[in-house]
Amino acid sequence: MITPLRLCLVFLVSSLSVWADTAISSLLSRPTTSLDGLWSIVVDPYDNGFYNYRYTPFDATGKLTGGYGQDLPHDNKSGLIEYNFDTAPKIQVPGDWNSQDEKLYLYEGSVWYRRTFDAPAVADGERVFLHFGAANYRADVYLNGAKLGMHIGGFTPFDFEVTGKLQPTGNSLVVRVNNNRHLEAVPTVNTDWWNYGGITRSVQLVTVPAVFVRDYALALARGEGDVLRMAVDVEAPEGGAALPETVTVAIPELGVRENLTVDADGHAKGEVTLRRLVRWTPEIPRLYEVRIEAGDDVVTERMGFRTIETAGTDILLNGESVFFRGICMHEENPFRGGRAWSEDDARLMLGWAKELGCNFVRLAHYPHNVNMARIADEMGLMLWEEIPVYWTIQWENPDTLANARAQLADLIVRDRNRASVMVWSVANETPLSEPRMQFLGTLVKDARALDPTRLVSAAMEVHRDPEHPEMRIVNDPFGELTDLVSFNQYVGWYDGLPENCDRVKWRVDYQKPVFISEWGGGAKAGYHADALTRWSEEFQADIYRRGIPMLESIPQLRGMSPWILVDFRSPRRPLADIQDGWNRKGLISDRGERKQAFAILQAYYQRKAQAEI
Ligand code: GCB
Repeated sequence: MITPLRLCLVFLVSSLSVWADTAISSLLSRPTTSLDGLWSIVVDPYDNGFYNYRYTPFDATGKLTGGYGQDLPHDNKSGLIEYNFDTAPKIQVPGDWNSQDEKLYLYEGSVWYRRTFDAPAVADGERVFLHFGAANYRADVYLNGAKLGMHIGGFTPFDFEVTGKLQPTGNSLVVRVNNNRHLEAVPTVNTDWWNYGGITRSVQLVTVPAVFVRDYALALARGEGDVLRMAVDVEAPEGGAALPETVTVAIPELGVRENLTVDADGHAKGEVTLRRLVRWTPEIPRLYEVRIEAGDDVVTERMGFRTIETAGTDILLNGESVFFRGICMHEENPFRGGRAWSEDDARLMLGWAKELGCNFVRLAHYPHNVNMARIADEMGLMLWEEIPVYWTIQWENPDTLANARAQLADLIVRDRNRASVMVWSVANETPLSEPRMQFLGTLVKDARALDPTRLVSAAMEVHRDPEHPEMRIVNDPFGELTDLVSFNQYVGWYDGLPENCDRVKWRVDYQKPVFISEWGGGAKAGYHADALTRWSEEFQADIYRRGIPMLESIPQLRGMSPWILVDFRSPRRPLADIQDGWNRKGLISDRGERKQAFAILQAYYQRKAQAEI
């Protein structure tokens, strides 16, 4: 069933064939049966399990005619089957393959995963969904020898309904994950981060009643006292049980229990004034238990409520001017290696940001796992979330646009009930052109339509005036469309030596809040030399020492997120004995050592925080 809240999403994804359903946001707050753990794998560099010897996909006719997705049994001693999941090696899900097997460290291609499981107990009429947190980059999913569908995009969730498709015991779930890079993909072939492949986030079975809450969005209205706007979507099976007449939104601690009328499409909305609300702030990250009830279905979540908006050159959190004391991070736990996915990973990374004195984190350059925003809600950190429209995308390719729109929609639907999320970012360092304006303009419109309560931005670039070599100019026309004027700049690293910070002058052509979405430089932890020796901690510290006053000279400055909290793996960083495959711009090394620059930024953030009190 298509309801108004969902309509737009269905429209967005429908231009790509055989897509998995856009993930059901409410699944994340329900009890689940975990399919995490050890899965068998077959590494398949020639995609033997997907194509026949004429290179025609085994599923070309819609029916699976061969390949590893069938997971055939080895029950005939004369049989010829050239794969066997039962005897194959195993790796951990969630988890990328690169960090689990040395042979797969540099591997880009297909890996087939399989696990078997027994069906959860299901009452009459209940429905079951198979939910993937993410798989990078393309996942083709097969259940009991039949194809369920596929999903493109390495960082967003997806589900398949499997009601009626499960056997009581011994179900075979096979997933081909392919992480080849493609020019038309999002991201495209060229990035400064590791292309970790695999089922990188949790896999779950979720059981819901026949009629269930599919999605909801609860947010305070801007500038109208504590008015909570509520929208709930209920889904009933086609030709099956009827929709309920009302849904209930309850916030027991605030004495709220509102019945909303469900229309013929399953859509319910309303508003209520919250009395005695303690608004969410980074200092007091107050969360409330929210219950949404529809017929037999109950979803429970912890949520915070606050407003975020801009006025002139200010960012207003709950109506008060705020400075984003931020830091960028990739989704990597350097201690365990590879993609981060767990609550513990989130606590480690966000804990370091707290220690640095941050109230804000930029989750670069793609949607991080669902735990990040949940833990940030609890810990009191504001977030910037982003999709991997990075560097030079195929601006004129309609499939590329549809792909980016789907990733943005999936991210927003997943995280729009998280108080911590303040900014949706639609791109990073994209080159100026009219097709790029059209492309990004569409994404901005989508973001505002799906979530009118947050800020929209993108990490833009700085331009130079050849007549005035010391001038750095921010005049990207895309800045007309964004709430924050955000840009990356590397004066002192790519742009001259650190002392260049003392000379550079800034011209920002917008009277909007300015956010420096990246700046910084690299250092190898423990390498000490004078401040002119590149890669020394002193060189990096000098950039921070001189960079802070330079940026403070921009009158509209309302925040920053230097690049980056922790060193991270990158295939673009081969310099032996210094980089060794790591981007070294972290303030913390891959072994957890704080570099000198850490203390400089920390002291600045302490001063900023005190000035706000
Ligand atoms: C950038 C990119 C970021 C890179 C960084 C660097 O401007 O946005 O993804 O990793 O510079 O270290 O060069």
